[in-house]
Amino acid sequence: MGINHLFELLQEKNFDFAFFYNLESTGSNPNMIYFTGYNGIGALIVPKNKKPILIVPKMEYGRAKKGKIENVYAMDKKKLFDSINIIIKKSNLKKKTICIDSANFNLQFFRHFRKNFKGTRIKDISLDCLKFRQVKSYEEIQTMRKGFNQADKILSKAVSNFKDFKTESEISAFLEYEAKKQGYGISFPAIVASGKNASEPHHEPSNVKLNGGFCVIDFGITYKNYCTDCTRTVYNGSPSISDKKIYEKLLSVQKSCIDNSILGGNCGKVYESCVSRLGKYSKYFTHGLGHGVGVEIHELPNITINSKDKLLEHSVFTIEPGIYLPNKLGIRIEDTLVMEKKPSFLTRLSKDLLIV
Ligand SMILES: [Mn+2]
Repeated sequence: MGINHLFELLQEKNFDFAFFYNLESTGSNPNMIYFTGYNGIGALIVPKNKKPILIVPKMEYGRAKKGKIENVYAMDKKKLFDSINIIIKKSNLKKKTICIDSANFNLQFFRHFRKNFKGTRIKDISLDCLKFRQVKSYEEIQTMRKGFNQADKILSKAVSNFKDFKTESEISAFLEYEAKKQGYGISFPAIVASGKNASEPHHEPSNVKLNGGFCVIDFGITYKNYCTDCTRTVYNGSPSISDKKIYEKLLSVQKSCIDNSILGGNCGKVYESCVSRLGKYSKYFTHGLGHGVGVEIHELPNITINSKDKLLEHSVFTIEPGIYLPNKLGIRIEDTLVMEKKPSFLTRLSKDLLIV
């Protein structure tokens, strides 16, 4: 698991080493986090037949040493490539073919890279890396279960305190504050969308009075570098019979999509089954049905129209159908599941319509 996939690939294809980097102090490189357990500035070199090397600024040495990589070097030169070149020479690494991850490689950096590795063949392994990360190890699933437990508790606390909140932004701030207070990050800014605002799936919470009607709350934390993702829709006020009906409709569709998510199944087919179950509401369902979750909030598989991705054993994915009636209402119900013999729930909050 993990970095061993990468060694296999390098050996099988006879590539000399794989190269990853992150230079943004506020950003991160998901593959570097995945392979090293270290989230920060630095470069990672994974040679075909030698131990991986992590090069970090002096100030990050202590933090980097706590990760999974034994060979950590503190940069002794001001320029990253000066240090990299010294280490490559010292380690006797060939550089005939170098693998890079184009999804986390910017053009400016690529120009420096090219200058430093003239005459080298470059192979993009970004898709390979996404595929490695799609199938989780036992340890990753254990970590994710803990993360989802914590996130469930926070979301449930926000829902039970709903009456104390006056605005959408107050609820999103509460969710994020609780996550921070407990030492977690957030996997994306919490979405709270009340009344007609919920008809935009990615509404940005505002500090105006909460609207009555459906209120969509989409929230996730990061726990030990792994994301969580869950959406619940509550009702603020007293729902009409047609409100209840539309909610029940979406809930039954969501449950049937989970039943249709079978081991080895085709993701495009699961999406299609959702659209056909939604019937007349399908034109009000404007996004993908689900996505993989891991170090990144959106990873493989893609559960969208025409997706050829498969629901592999030990993949973690969301099922999140929604109905969005323009300028009127929005409802989304999202669970995250791990594929065992059948899908097993990571999110455990009740999905019965909660009237707050
Ligand atoms: Mn999601």
